Amino acid sequence: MKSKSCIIPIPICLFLLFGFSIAKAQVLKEKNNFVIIKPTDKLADIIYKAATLTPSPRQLRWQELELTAFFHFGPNTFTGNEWGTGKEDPKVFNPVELDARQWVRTAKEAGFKQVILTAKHHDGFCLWPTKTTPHSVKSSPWKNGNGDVVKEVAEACKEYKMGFGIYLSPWDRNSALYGTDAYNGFFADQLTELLTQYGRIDEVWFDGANGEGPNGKKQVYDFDRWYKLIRKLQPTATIAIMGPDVRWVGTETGYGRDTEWSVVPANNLDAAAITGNSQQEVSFKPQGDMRGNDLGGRDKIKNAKALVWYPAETDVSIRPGWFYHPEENDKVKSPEKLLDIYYNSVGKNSVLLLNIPPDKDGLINKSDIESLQGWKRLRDETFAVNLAKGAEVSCANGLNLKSVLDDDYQTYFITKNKDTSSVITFKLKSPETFDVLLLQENISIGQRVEKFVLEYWSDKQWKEAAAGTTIGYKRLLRFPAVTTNQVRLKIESARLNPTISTFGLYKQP
Ligand code: FUL
Repeated sequence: MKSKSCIIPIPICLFLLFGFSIAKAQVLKEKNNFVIIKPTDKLADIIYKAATLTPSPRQLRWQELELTAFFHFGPNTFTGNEWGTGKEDPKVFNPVELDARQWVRTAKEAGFKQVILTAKHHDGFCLWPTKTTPHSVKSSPWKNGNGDVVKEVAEACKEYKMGFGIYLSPWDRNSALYGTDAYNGFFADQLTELLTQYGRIDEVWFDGANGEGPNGKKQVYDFDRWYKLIRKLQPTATIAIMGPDVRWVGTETGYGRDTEWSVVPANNLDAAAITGNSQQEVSFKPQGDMRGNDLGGRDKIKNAKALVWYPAETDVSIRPGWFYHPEENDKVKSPEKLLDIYYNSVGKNSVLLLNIPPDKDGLINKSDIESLQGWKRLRDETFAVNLAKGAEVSCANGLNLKSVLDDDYQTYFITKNKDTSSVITFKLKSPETFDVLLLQENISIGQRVEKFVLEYWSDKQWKEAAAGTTIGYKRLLRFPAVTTNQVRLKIESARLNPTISTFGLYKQP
């Protein structure tokens, strides 16, 4: 679709003035991840607003991680439970061979960039020697009560240059304060300890589980207070799930949605909070349907009161449960299953958070390690060579064509004028056989592509190899192998000038 209008938006004017050859990702501003829709805005204005929202710097850093690992560890590891009651004797916790370096090394070798530790799960047992409760490692026989799992994992992350995040369960089945106002302060104290004693924290992961305290009352969580505290103490940390930066993909299967928009409606607006933070930063958790097939399409945003950059995280466990249970050693997901999950999470504009629970000894079990290694091998073999490399790229209405093959995410193709569709043709150096397409938009410009098709030249005609809707940070599509020396990517529709940072063709082993 081409527009005849000669009014060119300012960002495009700047590009035209300074040249696309140096088109680099713009410096991200916090305030650009949220926008209010005015009652007078027409659909075109809403689409434009959606197309120009960008992630905050912390959201972009998080998205680029692609692979993050969860370590669920605590009394449940020893009792065989998934949800402890809070009445567990701290004496059950004794991981005699605990080696956090082994956990982090295992994750790193499998390609993960960040890990998240369950500092406290629903049973309330703290993996660090907190001052807030005796229900912690301090009361356990492990290292005679002198151990600190949070510290060991944090230090291993520093050593291996990995991101480090914490899971702190708001639901606490041990605390006598749970169900009263005082619990919110108790929780803030726990957060303060975690956010001040272990160096940089990259992610804080809140789950939504909520129960009743000993007084029979349901706890009302003061999330706003906790968000403010996190922003103050660790301003670069993303707050996930029950938080403003990262949303739950809506399932724990590991399979995200085909159409995954990172810009979604934010309709639960608190007028006072918005006046206070006006356009500064999202400081509330946008709510709404997390399970639909498409959360951010035109249909979904046309009646929105506001829009927010709120990307999806796909969490899933390598085992049937979140905690280690020896009887599940033969139920660890296979390399092939993990690969399928990879294509359906990272390959669908989401970050994968894969849980790898350490065992009773305090080590990642060998069955999990073998699976992770096999999975890594499969990914390496597939993505070792981009078969489009060195191709001659042409496009009638595009700029900066070579950047799609330059291995630099920051540089990107963009259409000229106000074109929202385009065809990019790749003449390969020689015929190649491939069955995987990799695409990346430059999300620091926004997420724009709504529909695309990959075609290949065969028997003197163009044939369809694969088609999709959204791309976002990364889109991977598998299809029956084709052999050709020419392909073209047709961007059939976009919200504004589409960008492509990366184009890749691969062959699965
Ligand atoms: C859930 C919890 O109830 C599970 O135990 C696990 O921690 C998962 C990641 O979140 O809501």
